[in-house]
Amino acid sequence: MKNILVGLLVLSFLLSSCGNATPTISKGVVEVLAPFANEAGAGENTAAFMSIKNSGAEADTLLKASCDAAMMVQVMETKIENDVMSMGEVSGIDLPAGNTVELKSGSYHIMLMDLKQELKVGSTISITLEFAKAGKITLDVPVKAIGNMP
Ligand SMILES: [Cu+2]
Repeated sequence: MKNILVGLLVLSFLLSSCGNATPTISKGVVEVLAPFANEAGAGENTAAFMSIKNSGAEADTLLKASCDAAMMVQVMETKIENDVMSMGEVSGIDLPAGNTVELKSGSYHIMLMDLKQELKVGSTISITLEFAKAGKITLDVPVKAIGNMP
């Protein structure tokens, strides 16, 4: 009985400290997790995927991306309407406060068009993301075998 009581006290302490999270500003609170790009040949198009975590107290927006390995880079979303899959450039990806947004197959992705070089499995490319509040974040993105189509 005593142990259960102690356990409950610890639990309630943990829960209350959780609710008193200190407020944070958006700058520096954006985290990019597990980025990768699909392998492709020079002149081809491919896509990069990742998860973007906004642990801040304010929403942020991914505005655009750039990559020296491609002639053109767009932030895109794949949609399926009437059984037809299409993708188009989006003006930004909303990153709600305290949420993680996944760039994944059949959804948001970074489109790398007209590659200047072959993207070989095991190599790394540099992609810079530009956020409305967090500013620019440059990532080393590993190239992987195609497993996730845009
Ligand atoms: Cu695309």
